[in-house]
Amino acid sequence: MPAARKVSVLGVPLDMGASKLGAAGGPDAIRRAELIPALERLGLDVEDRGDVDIPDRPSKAKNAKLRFKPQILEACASLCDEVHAVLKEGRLPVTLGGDHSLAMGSVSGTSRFFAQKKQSIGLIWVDAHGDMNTPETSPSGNIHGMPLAHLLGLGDRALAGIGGRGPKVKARNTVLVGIRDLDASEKKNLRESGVAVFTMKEVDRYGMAWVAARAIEFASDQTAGFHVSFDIDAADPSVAQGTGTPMRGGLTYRESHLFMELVADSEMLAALDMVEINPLEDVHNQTAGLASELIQSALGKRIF
Ligand SMILES: [Mn+2]
Repeated sequence: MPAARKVSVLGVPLDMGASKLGAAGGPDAIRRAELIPALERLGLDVEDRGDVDIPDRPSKAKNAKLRFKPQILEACASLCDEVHAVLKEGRLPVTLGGDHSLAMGSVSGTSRFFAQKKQSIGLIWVDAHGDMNTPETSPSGNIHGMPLAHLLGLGDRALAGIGGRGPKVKARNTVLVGIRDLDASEKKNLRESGVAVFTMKEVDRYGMAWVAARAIEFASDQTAGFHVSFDIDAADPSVAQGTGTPMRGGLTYRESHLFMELVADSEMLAALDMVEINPLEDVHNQTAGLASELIQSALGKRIF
């Protein structure tokens, strides 16, 4: 898939998937970090499609194993349709979050678009966490800890069925990067699924250039392109403290950028999520600023 010169930005002001409030303000914080003009300066044709409709937050979650499932399901179904429509117009969807549960919608939209052309996609999940719990294994019932499991066809049938039944991506084309915090049951789910996991140990040992090259290779193998779902908590809290579940020992500023620069060089990027930016936890909007910068790198901004 050639590098798209046309980009559509979608906001998903959702935080019902997380335990902390505030990620709903992420899309506007990233916009305020001058994302749109910065992308235009790269010579891209940029459209801001505004925000996807999010149902009102009930005062209390009804289902403790799947908190706010009806609302998240509805938001993800709308996002799936939007991402699909953007791809159909020959544009690259950039989804701003919002908590990571939204990826059940965005990745499903990318998957459906290519499935209709009898093609499959790869998925690179950049995150401190595995997001691989199912409703049965989740300690919290927060759906932002479960999106990858549902995209691989596990867990709740309705959430796994957004945009169509079955897994949205093959395990052999799914790669996790930046991982450093997994629940015991997530480890089991990840091992049984067969996805590739590059933890911080591999980043430390082999370097981000090597890890990114392997990730891109797996995600591109016999696919039409890949979706990158970047949780800002993959980056170290010293450069990205404005997020709900910070975890030390993360990607440096340059490792985060290098990953995105190598994604851009691959010319295989089909869609991008930038999620879990929480302005209530941020200082001087700097995490939203990093998110904006990383999107620019993924879409072709070069140092030289
Ligand atoms: Mn995540």
